[in-house]
Amino acid sequence: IIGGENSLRGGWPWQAAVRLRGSQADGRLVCGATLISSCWILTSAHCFKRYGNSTGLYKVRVGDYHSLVPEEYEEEYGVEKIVLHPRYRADSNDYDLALVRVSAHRGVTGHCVTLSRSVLPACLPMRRERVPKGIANCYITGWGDTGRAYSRTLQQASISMLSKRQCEQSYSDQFTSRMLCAGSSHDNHRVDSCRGDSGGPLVCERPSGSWVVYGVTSWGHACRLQDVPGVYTKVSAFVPWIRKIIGK
Ligand code: 4AZ
Repeated sequence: IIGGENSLRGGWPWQAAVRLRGSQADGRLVCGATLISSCWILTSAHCFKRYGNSTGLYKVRVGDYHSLVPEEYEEEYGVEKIVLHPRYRADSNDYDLALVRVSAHRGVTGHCVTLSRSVLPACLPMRRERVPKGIANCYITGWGDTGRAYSRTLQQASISMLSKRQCEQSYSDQFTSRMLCAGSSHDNHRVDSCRGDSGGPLVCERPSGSWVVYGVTSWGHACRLQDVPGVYTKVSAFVPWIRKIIGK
């Protein structure tokens, strides 16, 4: 996250991370992700481009704040299944969404991640729901590049939803109806997602106080170019597909 700040411990209880497992590079951050139920996390499909989508390569960490310090609510799980969106193609940024099922906890089916005050799923938007404009309280979060290096502590940044027109200006026909655009709320304070934040959440608070994952950090031309917004997968365009995979 560029232009963010340290989050509060437990402040974003749905924030998860996909990390490498194994003797080499164990624990290396692959991508951010969002817990959406006890057993499923939402992330971006391009997260699996580099190392492939075999489940044994990865683990999912939840309840984390400082990536190098073991913490009270932090837990790691194996990966049982990786489901890329069937229309995702590695040579495009469209349909950049994946669902990851974490391994069942102590063999109990239907129960995976232990939920707590610091580990809770975010709400899915309603099908085709529009992101609340103007008044919305929206944030991006992640351990990705801050402009100097990856962050050891979970970063947060308040971000503004931008119009479709602003995105088309920057990205023309690469910008599709499956994408959202977001950027800085102040001209003199750049805020953006960056390498390592991909797959993580863009959440906004509903007037009722619930937090909804409207976006999944996906792509952009760079992380700090003036007036070039970041692009997020529009979760509301995928609700039927998500429900079909995860159930309920
Ligand atoms: C990346 O490389 C990346 N500013 C993520 C987000 C953005 C750009 C690049 C958007 O993962």
